[in-house]
Amino acid sequence: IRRCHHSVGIIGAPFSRGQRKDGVEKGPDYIRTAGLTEKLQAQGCQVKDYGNLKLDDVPNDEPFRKVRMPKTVGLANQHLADAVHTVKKEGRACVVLGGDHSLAIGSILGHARSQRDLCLVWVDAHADINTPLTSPTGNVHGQPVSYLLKELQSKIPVMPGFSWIKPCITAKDIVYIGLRDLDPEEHYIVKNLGIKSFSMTELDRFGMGRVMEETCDHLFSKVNRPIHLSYDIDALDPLVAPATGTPAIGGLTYREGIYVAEEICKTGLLSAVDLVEVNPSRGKTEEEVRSTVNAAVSVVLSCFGKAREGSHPINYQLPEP
Ligand code: EXY
Ligand code: MN
Ligand code: MN
Ligand code: MN
Repeated sequence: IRRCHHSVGIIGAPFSRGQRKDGVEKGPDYIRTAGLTEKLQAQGCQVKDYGNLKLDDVPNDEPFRKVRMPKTVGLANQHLADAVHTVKKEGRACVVLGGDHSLAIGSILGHARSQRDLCLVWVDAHADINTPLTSPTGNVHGQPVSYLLKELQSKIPVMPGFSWIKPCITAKDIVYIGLRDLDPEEHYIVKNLGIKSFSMTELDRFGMGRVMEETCDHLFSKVNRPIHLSYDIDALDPLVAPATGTPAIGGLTYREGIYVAEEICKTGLLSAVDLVEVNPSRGKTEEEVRSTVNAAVSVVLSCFGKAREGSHPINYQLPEP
């Protein structure tokens, strides 16, 4: 047993234009105010906070077909990709605090610039794999995976703001955990491409212990590779994390949500984490906001060495009388 040795870089991405609800841009500051950096340091991590990105609206950003604010979403993700790339070049595990889940586009593309062989664990109530042409809402936070997948490239139209995006992952590199609210078109894509998916049904059948074993078997059957963990707080049950834009009943318990992070940490392969969709404005009470933000902080702490069994310094010695 040893103390965590992780070097962590934090990027705040106060961005909400991948969906329609105000407030999700406040996620990064709420998560920081809850003491993320101090708590990571207290468990032995080296932390550098890179601050918040400045992500502005692009003027005259007309919808492309149904897709809302394509130039603004595209540009924000370009900035984020650069920031993530910088954190990775400096040798740190990268934590992106969102913001809505459209940010996974830039986070994963920036990560892939330095880690070509990365794999993706997507923890979410939703698959976020609509193409711009299947999206029922036009919200990009329901589409990020479609832009990243090589297999879907021929289904993605040329869009303003998105021309810099080149898909960087294949279907076999992804595992979904916690799914329970998919559009029919998304379900078709997940099944048709054979993406490994542990919906709440599989979770009920196998339990989270086996789900995480099979997740690792699937991703590391040949070689170990860096993990990108994209963690949507709405994966957790709304009883635990109510302050989010698209809550879905019947989600992960707090314990299951933490267990995912603990197991990912234990692989020693975690290279980047997104913690997204915390929306303080969606809490009906202070307590709902607190519980959601605290859950987000706990997930990140568990990603970087916090263990419920406890821990102690490697060279600890009991006091002599
Ligand atoms: N599937 C719906 C859509 O595409 O608009 C809802 C997506 C919600 C996405 C949340 C962030 O995970
Ligand atoms: Mn560790
Ligand atoms: Mn999501
Ligand atoms: Mn979601």
